[in-house]
Order: sequence, then C-alpha cells, then structure tokens
Amino acid sequence: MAMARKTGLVLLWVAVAGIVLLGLSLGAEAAEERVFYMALIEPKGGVTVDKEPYPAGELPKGGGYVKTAPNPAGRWEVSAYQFSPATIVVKQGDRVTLEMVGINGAKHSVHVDKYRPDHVLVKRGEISRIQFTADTPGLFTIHCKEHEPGMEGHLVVLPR
Ligand SMILES: [Cu+2]
Repeated sequence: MAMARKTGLVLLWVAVAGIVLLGLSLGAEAAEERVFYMALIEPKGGVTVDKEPYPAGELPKGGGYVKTAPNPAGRWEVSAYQFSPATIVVKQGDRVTLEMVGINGAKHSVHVDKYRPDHVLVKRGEISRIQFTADTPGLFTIHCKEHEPGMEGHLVVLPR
C-alpha cells in the first residue's frame, strides 16, 4: 500500500515537472515576424427623411464622423472612419508590420503610441507600412489625425 502511494507521488511529480518544462519552453519561443493587413474604411448608412427624420444632434467634431444633411431627394447619410481590423495582438519581441491600404478618405495620418510617434501618410489607393519591434508590453493606441475622435485602433503587446 505504501509502495503504491509512493509510486503515485513520483508519477505526480513527473507530471508536474513536465507541465512546468512545457510552460518554460512555450515562454521561451522565438520572437516572430507578424504582418497585419489593415484597411482604412468608412462604413456609411443613409435613409430618406420620409422614413427616418434627419437627427438634429451634433456629432463630435474632428473629421471622424460625417453626417450630411438631406439632399433634394430627402436622403441623409452618416459615416465613421475606422481601421479594419482595429485590434492588433502581438507578443513582446515580435517584429511587426502594419500594412495599411487607404480605401475611403483622401488621406490618413497615422501614428502608433510609443512605437511610431511621427505620422505616416496613407493615401487612398496606396499602401503604407509601419514597422517596429514590439519590445515593450502593454496597450498602445493607433490613431489617425484626420479622423478624430473615432478612428482609433489598439495594439496589444503581450509579455513574453
Ligand atoms: Cu483617418
């Protein structure tokens, strides 16, 4: 009985050691090259005043929201500029490329807090790339100067 219990304990320790070693080896995995393809877009909705009245309230200024008053046919529209995808998740040490294509809007001036503080121009129909090594874990904002306050993305750098 005591022998069986001792064998059980040894097996338990082997299992625990195995799990710890697996965890260490996963944690020590090499940094990776990661490319994210982001479209700079402007989803839009519209309707005519006979179906929905034109909303009187103001939207926040800064270019991120656009609301156009009813045209002669009574149609009004609203839109918002966005990054798609808007959330980027990497691990500390990864070499990151954000490949951005301008779809809507003539131009965007994009920066990434800490990693790319100067503005990178993205024009419609063109591709601009932001590259950096994600050496510091944390949450960082991806921001467009032309379309405030809503055109924001989020960079999540997980500790390795
Ligand atoms: Cu923009």
